[in-house]
Amino acid sequence: MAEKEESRKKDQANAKRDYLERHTANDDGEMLTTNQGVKVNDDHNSLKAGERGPTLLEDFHMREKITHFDHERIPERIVHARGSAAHGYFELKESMSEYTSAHFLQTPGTRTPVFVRFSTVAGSRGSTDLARDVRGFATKFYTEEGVYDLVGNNMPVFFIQDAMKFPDLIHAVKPEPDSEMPQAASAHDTFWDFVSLTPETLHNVFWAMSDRGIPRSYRMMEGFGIHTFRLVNKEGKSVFVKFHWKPVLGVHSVVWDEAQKISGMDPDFHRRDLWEAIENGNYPQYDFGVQIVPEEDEHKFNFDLLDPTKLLPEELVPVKIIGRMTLNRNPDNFFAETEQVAFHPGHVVPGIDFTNDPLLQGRLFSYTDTQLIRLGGPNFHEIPINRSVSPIHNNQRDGYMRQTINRGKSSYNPNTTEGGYPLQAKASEGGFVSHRERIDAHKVRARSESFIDHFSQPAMFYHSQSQPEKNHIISALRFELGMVKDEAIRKRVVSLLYMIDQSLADKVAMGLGLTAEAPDKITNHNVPADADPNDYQSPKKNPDVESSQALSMANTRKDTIETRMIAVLAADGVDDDSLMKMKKALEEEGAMVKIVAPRVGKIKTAAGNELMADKSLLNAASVLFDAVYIPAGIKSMMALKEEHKAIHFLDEAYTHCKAIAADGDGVDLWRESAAGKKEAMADKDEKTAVLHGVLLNQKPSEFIKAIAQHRFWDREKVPA
Ligand code: HDE
Repeated sequence: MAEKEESRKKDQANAKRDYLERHTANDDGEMLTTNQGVKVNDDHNSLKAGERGPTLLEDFHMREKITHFDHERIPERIVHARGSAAHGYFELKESMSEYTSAHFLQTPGTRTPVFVRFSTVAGSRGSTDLARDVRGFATKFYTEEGVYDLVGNNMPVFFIQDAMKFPDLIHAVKPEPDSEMPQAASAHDTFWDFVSLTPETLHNVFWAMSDRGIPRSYRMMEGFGIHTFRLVNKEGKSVFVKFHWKPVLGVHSVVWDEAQKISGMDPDFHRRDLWEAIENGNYPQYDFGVQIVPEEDEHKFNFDLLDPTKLLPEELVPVKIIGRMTLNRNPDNFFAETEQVAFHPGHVVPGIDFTNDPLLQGRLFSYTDTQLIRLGGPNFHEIPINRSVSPIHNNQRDGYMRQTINRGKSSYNPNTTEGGYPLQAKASEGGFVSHRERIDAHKVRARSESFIDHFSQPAMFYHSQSQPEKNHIISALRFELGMVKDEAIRKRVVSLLYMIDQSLADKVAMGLGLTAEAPDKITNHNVPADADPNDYQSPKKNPDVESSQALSMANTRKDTIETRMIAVLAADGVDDDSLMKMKKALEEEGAMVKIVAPRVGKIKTAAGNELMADKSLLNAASVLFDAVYIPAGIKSMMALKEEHKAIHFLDEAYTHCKAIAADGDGVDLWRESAAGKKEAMADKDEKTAVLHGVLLNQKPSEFIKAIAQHRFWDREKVPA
């Protein structure tokens, strides 16, 4: 632990130094000053004509202070407004020189500073972290050749195929325009209306309705670049590439009932989790992977590599891990860094290039445009968090909030006044040269025929899920469509589900009091006015693979409890040995143990020792923890028995399928809960309880194994 603490401190010190080198440090003087540097004598009282008189307009300090305050807010992001971020570094493990000339991907061991922002999509800046939604996963690499942004999501596909549809999609999912409801939720008419008329959304809809839409932590979710990009090597040879982030702790989620309750107990759940993990030295880590497709294989698959609603199954092209990212420092200031960071898929460095994915092409326009309104002008690249570590020399000048003081006469090219400087760079000198892709085509507004199969990949995704995951998708669809008021919309969605999987459609329909039927025809509305929609029916092709292991979270890592939050229910009289032995064992495995007692402050153990309770039953709930332990101690158990919230804690942990352990008298408290009684009636003896994730009088090692399983789905009520 001491070593870990030491290395954490060192990492943080290094990170801070790097940061200060990269950014202009604030000169922290001791005295309060105005923005003009005048020392302030009184920051509490405005200047008045007499103690009880009117305030004077002359009070420059008050006017400056209030004016600045009045202008503190900037427009929030139109999408991904709610987010949290961290600094860190990316370390290359395997050289990619065969495929790309990008400097930061050449030499194993190269460390590149990064800033990563995670987000939800639909909600406002102050909305809950636990909304059912896609999560943004945007990484800014400060490379020596300039800034490279990988602006991805936690799902490998997107809702639409063409940028032209993005405003429609976002208008549909945002709160409805008349009532501004609901906040941060897709469960309403306009979203599902759009889905029902836009079958290309279905694949991403399935991901969002799966447990991926409610991650346990930003530290436990994958990231995907989604689009196919290009890597280009020194010889100018290009390959296609898909980018992946794989969390070292595995991919885990919460359950929907839990998500809704967390939103009440702690709307900052993911933000807090990320912040605290980094403060505690538990640095989030993600492996960086690539799927590489040679140019000659472009048309080898049953889907189009340029279609962002399709994923490339790992069975066809494995993900090659080439490096690891570590997030080791929290921002110093949320606004200056997390809010003002400006990502852009068009920020690429030599060796990384675009494809003609029509969604990506549209994004290349949108991100600069949005920063102009959000950050107020064209100089947002000068905000410290956005600055490149490589120097910037060009003839751009002026504009709102210009920081750079350019010297000399020349602001044009070619020039002689500055000897022709700054010069263009040859490719061999690191100049960016776009890949020489040959294009010979008609100028048209159209969708490629190769994009028009909207069913086989959602089917592949669904069929790849474990039974509990399938059940969760059915319940999520029932929940969401149950919030839709217009029955015609519900029916249209169910008929689309029918095209993906009939038994799924039947189950969803049953929950909505409908009967699932195949649609008369799948009319694609995204066609030009002059086209015949019948020409655009969505055929269901054969998927390249029926099911893919990597798509199910059941196959993720389940051998660690590192950073998991474990609640210990205790009160005065708790047995010292029973508590401390378990606490020590859990902490040795890297878990975080919190004592939850009837009140905060000290509790007295059976042996007369004093312990600090971390939380009271009033400000903690089982939804904020991964598992719960009840130590022995008759007095503690008797006191907790009187607490309705302690009993509820256990019942809820059970409903959410979490590992529960009890020792000695603690077992009696467990038996007080409805779940404990049910288990006793079902005659679950202490051995079978282990399989069930309820560990009564078992060794700490058994509890540790159980927590690592994440959840015990066999306890869950299956949708009829
Ligand atoms: Fe974005 N997206 N997006 N997006 N996006 C923005 O840019 C946009 C898309 C993604 O933490 C905005 O700076 C269009 C796909 C993330 O700051 C905006 C289209 C993917 C973030 C924008 C897409 C993303 C954004 C809003 C369709 C995954 C948050 C604020 C053509 C690969 C970045 C901003 C952060 C943010 C436009 C589609 C990911 C308006 C037009 C696909 C992670 O420019």
